[in-house]
Amino acid sequence: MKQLIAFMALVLATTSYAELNNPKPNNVAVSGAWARATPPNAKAAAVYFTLRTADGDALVGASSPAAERVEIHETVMYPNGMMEMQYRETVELTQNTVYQFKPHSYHVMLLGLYEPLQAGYELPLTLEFATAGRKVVRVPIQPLTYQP
Ligand SMILES: [Cu+2]
Repeated sequence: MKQLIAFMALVLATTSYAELNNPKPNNVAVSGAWARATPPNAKAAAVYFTLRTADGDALVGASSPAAERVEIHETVMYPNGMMEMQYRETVELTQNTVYQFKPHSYHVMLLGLYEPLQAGYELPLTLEFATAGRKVVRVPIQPLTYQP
């Protein structure tokens, strides 16, 4: 038992030494990305995903070769039931909090689509974070009728 405790202490000491000298890169996890297929001639599409960071960060931008421009949006519902998409320059991500970008909420908007999004294909999306930098995500395109 004494040996085990000594070993554990050594492991803990080694870990903290390693962390001090080589800080962990800010770990942004992007999961569950998806977009809905678009009808022909559609010029815009929304992309959804889940974000989580261990140390806190901020989503500050996005881009994709599939569209002229990509913006961060939040859909806001007014008391009269009207919904509006609003541009957001940045989304702050608090540590260890799950952020779901989903319909009627935060999303990333592709504007000026070069081609309609076709179900069964994937779309490359680059998300840019204040600390973690750029992260490329493969976004599966779901059928037009898909509900998450
Ligand atoms: Cu939007």
